[in-house]
Amino acid sequence: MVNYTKIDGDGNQTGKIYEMSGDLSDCVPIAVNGKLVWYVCKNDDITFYEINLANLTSTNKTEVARGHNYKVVTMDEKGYATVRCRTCGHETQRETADTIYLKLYMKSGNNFYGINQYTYQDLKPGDRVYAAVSMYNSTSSKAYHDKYTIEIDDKDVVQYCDPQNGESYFSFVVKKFGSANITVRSEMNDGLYHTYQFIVPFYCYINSANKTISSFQEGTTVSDIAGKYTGPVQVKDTNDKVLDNSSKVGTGYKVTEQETGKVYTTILRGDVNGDAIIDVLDMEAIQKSILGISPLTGVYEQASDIDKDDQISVLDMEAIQKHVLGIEIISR
Ligand SMILES: [Ca+2]
Ligand SMILES: [Ca+2]
Ligand SMILES: [Zn+2]
Repeated sequence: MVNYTKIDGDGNQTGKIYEMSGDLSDCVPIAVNGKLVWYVCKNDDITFYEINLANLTSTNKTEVARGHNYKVVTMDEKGYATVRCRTCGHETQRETADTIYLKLYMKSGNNFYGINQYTYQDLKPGDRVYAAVSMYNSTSSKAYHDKYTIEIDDKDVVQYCDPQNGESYFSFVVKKFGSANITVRSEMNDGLYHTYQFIVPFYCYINSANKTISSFQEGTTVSDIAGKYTGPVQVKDTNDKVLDNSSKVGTGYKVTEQETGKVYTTILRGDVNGDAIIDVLDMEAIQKSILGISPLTGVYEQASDIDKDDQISVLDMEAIQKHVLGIEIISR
């Protein structure tokens, strides 16, 4: 509660004592535009108070949440820091978070279970990984909810998604195999961050009975496939051209195990014309097959059944369209 009254030039009270709810601070009140104004800082909030000098019963109070935009200048080993406002330079000492941690979860039904790169080796394109950030002071165990940024060094592998359907978790969507570092960083303290190495292992299914290689993703290279064999392999495209290690593998390519001479044929679901790219040409190839103009057979027929319902239909064309638009990546 603040009490105030009018005094004359000699410091004598000349009127009644008024009161208003609020606080005083070190800030000396000043007269501006016929109003007496001061502010009080508490935590990150600033409250401005004003009294109308022409009518002392008329007061006003304005709260500005997070009035200061603090940045850690120095911090001791217990997380006690000197912080300085980026905007006004105001400095104060306070405990801050000294630990930040990105936690990842998979969802099974309605249950979330925590994962990390050591316990979970089966991430695949199309998977959604839920995430939460925890920040706390390791001495006091007090939790902090400061702002943070998220950096991903390879957005081809994993992409950030805002929380969906009112969920409190944000998420990452796996786009392709590979490795990406996800870093969460406190906005208040550049030096406070956690980097999570996000590994999506390369996967393909080698069927030694049918001599096919399938369940790999668009963008898979000759060296990715070769890495699954113990001995040397040679890979040829649909024109019988021998490919180098960095070439991409599509449907209908021949992988020859050089020691045994066994030949495997590749199936990239969605790549119906065998050019190693999933695009509108593949939709057209499916359409022509549905219309009976140019029926798909063998591995090309297998590559066209995106939804795995054992028939080639307009649904498979739609699945390719979603893949092309990035709405839903064709996975295994
Ligand atoms: Ca294609
Ligand atoms: Ca189908
Ligand atoms: Zn400030």
